Amino acid sequence: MLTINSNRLNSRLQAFAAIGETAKGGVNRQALTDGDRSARLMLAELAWARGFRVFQDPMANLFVWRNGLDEALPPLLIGSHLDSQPAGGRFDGALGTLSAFEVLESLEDAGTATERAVAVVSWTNEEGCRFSPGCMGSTAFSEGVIPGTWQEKLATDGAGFAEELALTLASLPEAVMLPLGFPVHAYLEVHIEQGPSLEAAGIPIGVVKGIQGTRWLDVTVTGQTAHAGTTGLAWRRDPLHALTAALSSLYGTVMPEDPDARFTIGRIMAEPGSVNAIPEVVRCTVDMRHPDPGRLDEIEELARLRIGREAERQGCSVQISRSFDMPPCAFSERLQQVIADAAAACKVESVSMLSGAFHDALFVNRVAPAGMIFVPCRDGLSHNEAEHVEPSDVITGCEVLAQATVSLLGSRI
Ligand code: HGY
Ligand code: MN
Ligand code: MN
Repeated sequence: MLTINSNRLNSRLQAFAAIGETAKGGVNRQALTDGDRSARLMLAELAWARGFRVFQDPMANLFVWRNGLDEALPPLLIGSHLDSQPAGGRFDGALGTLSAFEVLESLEDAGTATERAVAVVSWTNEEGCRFSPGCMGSTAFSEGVIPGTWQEKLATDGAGFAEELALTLASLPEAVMLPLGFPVHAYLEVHIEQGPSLEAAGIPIGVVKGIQGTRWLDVTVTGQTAHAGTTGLAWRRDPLHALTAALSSLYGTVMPEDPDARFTIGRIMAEPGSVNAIPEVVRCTVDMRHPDPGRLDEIEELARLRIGREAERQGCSVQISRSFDMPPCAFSERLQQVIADAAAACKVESVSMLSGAFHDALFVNRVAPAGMIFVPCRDGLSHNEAEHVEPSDVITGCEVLAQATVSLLGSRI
């Protein structure tokens, strides 16, 4: 068994939680911001201090590399992401990245030579909340190209993607550049469940069998701005009246009629946004999730139908585009067994489960066997500043990662 240093891991989590810390004890370290760049720099400096090599690729995916005896062999990748939601928690992403770094340090402490390299990865923009879509870094890595359409993307705060990416790459000049995408032996990611089932079952480890599908829409409804006091109903072309009527009927249908469906409006804006003027344009985002891609199609079709119908009723026009489409995935059976065996070797109970949240592992799974290890979070709460993981669960997750890493290093997949 590889021994990890639990105090070191918990102190690392605290140190990273201070980067972008919010008044409510959460984290706002959105992708490609100064906070993200500071966290990447801190990880690189910790790596250099241990004699590890530090690489980045054109998407600013960050790799901390511990050499193997045979550098011709594809590395084992372990990691997650360091970017956060605007009102995020201290563990979403950071737990997996820092648990992976702890495994690398523990291998170094033990003086364990490994046949192949083990590299920690921190993927760029997993969250997709500042720049959509999510999982930009792992998508580009798995496809070997940065989609041209991303270059002119603007952040929710107006910053340009190309500029912010260039700034991020330039913020680590000593990191050696790697091409986008390279052969990988296997990939493992520790992550909080971000849901209630592990905690409710009192089981410390989830062996993730797959990830449900995710689809995002950008909706724009355009009417006519006019005086709030003098414009009677018959003269109004009010896009917010149309959108709220459509959304209210969708909230009343999608999830109540299908317990596996998820339907979320995370962002809605009215322009010009004046208290006494009927809005001209209303924009909102739609996040749809389902394990069955056919049902995702049906939910999207229903949304388009109802928004279109209500907009027509109010004399408004509609534009709806997809900004993210992530079909469901199933993880490698072999890796699921490796993780279950690692949990057993650590003498902890584990359970097989589907992930409601998307993760970088979904994209890495397209180019290498990937697996995920879930740990419970309090009340299943995540994408919330109150996100919390018990220190004992932090340690258990890292111990299972360490054990799975060791067994993968000695195995053929
Ligand atoms: O939205 C998600 O599922 C991921 O947690 N970013
Ligand atoms: Mn995450
Ligand atoms: Mn997240």
